[in-house]
Amino acid sequence: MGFFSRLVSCLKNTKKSFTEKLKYVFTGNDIDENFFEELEYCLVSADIGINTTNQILDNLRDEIKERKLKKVSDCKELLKEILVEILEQNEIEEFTYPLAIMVVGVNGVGKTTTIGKIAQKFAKAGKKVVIAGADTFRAAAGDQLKVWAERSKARYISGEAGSDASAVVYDAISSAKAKGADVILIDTAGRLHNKSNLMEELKKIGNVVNKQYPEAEYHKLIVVDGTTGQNSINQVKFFNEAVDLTDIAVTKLDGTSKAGFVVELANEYDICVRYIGVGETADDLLDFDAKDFIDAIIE
Ligand SMILES: Nc1nc2c(ncn2[C@@H]2O[C@H](COP(=O)(O)OP(=O)(O)O)[C@@H](O)[C@H]2O)c(=O)[nH]1
Ligand SMILES: [Mg+2]
Repeated sequence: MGFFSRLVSCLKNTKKSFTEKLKYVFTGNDIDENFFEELEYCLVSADIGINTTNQILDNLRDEIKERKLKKVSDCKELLKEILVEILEQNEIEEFTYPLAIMVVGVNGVGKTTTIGKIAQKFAKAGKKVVIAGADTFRAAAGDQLKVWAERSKARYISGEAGSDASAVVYDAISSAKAKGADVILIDTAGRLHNKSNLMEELKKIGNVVNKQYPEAEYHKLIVVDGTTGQNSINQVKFFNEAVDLTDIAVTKLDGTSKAGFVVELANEYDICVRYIGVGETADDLLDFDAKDFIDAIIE
């Protein structure tokens, strides 16, 4: 299956719910207040937050005036343009090497799986990868990560369960330097005894990377679960305050009808959406593309 058809098939539930609602919005004839009201309802119920929705409507009103549009049917492509523009606000910059990516997020969102998929992407591109199993909180986390590491022939560095996460990162950096690796991927715990412990741990890892590996481009990527819609926005807010995020991966978009929240994420934060997860296997991680994304959810 081609890239775009995979995206379409993965986002089919979001598309279905969007399309059903938009059908009524775009069946009217003249552009009137009723049209804007229906569109507002449609965008909000597609999990685009109210602030972002209002902004979209304001932009739409301005453009309609500017382009002297009269018919509702002229507005659909314009709406898509506006959504793409929002999604393209935070440009996805190409990686430079050496590269360190710390992956954060709450439990169960798909951090470990996403690291496995990213490792595979880099391996395919001929990069040498080290994976640091710095989720030392859960004993089983390491086994899962090790399997992913073996699949992409990445070097895997871990610590005992309960050991210091930043010490694992220290070791991984030493190993990466010794072997001339291109990329370090750092898996972290999604939960500790309490939230402030977790944030302290993530900051400590950041300090180790900055100190021991200043030559590396350092990314802090949050993984959010696409099925939780608006909840993800709060998670991004929380982690961003602690570690100053640079990238977002949205997982489990296969099956959700709530993918609209990605538009709000892009609008509310200066953090690029870099990847989307569309399934559980190694190939199921796509590079995010704003135009394809919108084309896949709005006919
Ligand atoms: N359908 C689907 N499942 C996913 C995706 N990413 C992760 N998962 C599943 O989500 C579950 C939790 O993933 P895991 O990586 O262990 O989450 P972590 O606790 O954040 O490390 C696993 O069963 C994964 O297979 C995705 O993009 N799509
Ligand atoms: Mg994990």
